[in-house]
Amino acid sequence: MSHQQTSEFEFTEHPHRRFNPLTGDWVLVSPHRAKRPWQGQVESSQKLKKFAYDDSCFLCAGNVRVNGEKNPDYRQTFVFKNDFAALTPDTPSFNQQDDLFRAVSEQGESWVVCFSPDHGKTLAELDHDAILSVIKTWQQQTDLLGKKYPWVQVFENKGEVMGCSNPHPHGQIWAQKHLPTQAQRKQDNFNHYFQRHDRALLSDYVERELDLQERVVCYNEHWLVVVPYWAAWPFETLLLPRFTVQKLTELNDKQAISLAEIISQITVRYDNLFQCDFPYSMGWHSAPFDDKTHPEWTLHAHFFPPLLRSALVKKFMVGYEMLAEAQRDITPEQAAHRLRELPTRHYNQQ
Ligand code: H2U
Repeated sequence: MSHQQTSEFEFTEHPHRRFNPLTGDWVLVSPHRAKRPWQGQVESSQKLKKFAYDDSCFLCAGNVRVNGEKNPDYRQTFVFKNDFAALTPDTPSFNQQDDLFRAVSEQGESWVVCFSPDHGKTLAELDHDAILSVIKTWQQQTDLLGKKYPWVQVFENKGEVMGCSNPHPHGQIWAQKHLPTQAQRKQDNFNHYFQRHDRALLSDYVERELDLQERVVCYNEHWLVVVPYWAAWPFETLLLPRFTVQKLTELNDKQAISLAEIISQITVRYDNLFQCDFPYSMGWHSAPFDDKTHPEWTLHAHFFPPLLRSALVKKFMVGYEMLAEAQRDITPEQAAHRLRELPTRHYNQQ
C-alpha cells in the first residue's frame, strides 16, 4: 500500500521520528526509501590474508612499541598505558566560568587493552574463553580506575573505516574526573525516569523488548541484544542484562561466561552480515563510580557499526544529520530481522 492510498499511519511506510530516551535525541526514520528490494549482493572488500603475528605491529607480543618499550610475551590479554594518552592524571586545575568561553581542565588516564596475542583474530573469531579473558580484563581495569575516577569508558574502535590505527584486536579504556557528555545525558534521563516510575529505564525496556520480540537479535539466560527502537546507525545494537546490575565490575562468573557467549553471537552475526571484518565502535556504560548507589542505572553496551549495504557501502552521518538530526531508511525492526536470520557460525569457518 503506498502512502497516497491510505491515511492510516504505518511504521513500515511513513516517515516518522523516534525518540531516544537515553540521550533525548530524535531520529528520523524514512522506511519508504528502503523499499528497493534487497539483492543480497556482497561486494566483498579486499580480503587480506590474516596472520597471527606481524613483526611490524606495535601491539603484538614481544614487539617494541613507539615509545621504545617492549611488550611482554603475553598469552591472553595485555594492558598498557596509552603512549599518546588523551587524558593525563596530573593536569593542573583550571575552571573558566564564562558564558561564551567556558572551560575546565580535565584529569584522567588512557589505557590500551590488547584482546589476545593473535594479530588476526577479532572478538568474532576468538573462542569464548578468550572473550572471557577480555571481559575479566575490562572488569579488573574498570575496578582499578573506578577507585580513582567517576567515569570509566571501556570501548573498542574497530576497523580502518572507524579510524582505528592498528588491526591488532584491541580496545581502550579512558577514565576521567567529569562525566562526559553522553554519560551526563544518560544520568539525567535515567534519574528522571526513576523519579517517575521507581524503576530503571533499561530494566523496563528489556522487558518490553522481550515481550514484543520485534527488535531482538539474540538472547541467552542473562543477556539480550536488540536493535534499539531509536537506533540511528543501520545495524546499531544494544546489549542489555536480563538481571539487575549497574556496573561491569559487578558481574559474577556465570554472568561473565554468558556475556562471552552473547558477545560472540553478535560479533559473528555482524561479520556474517556482509562477510567482512565488520567495523564498529562499541563500548560499555557502567554507572558512575561515585559514592552513590545507582538504582536508576543499568549496565549496557552499545555497538555502533557504520556499514549500510555491503562491506564497502557505509552510512554517512552528514548533511541533514549534521544539521538537523540522525536519519535512517531501513527500520530497526528490519535490521533486527536481518541480523537474527544470520548464521551464528563465522563465515570463515563455514
Ligand atoms: P586506536 O587505533 O583504536 O586508536 O588504538 C590504538 C591506540 O594505541 C592509540 O590510541 C596507542 C595509540 O595511541 N598506541 C600506543 O600507545 N603505543 C604504540 O606503540 C602504538 C599505539
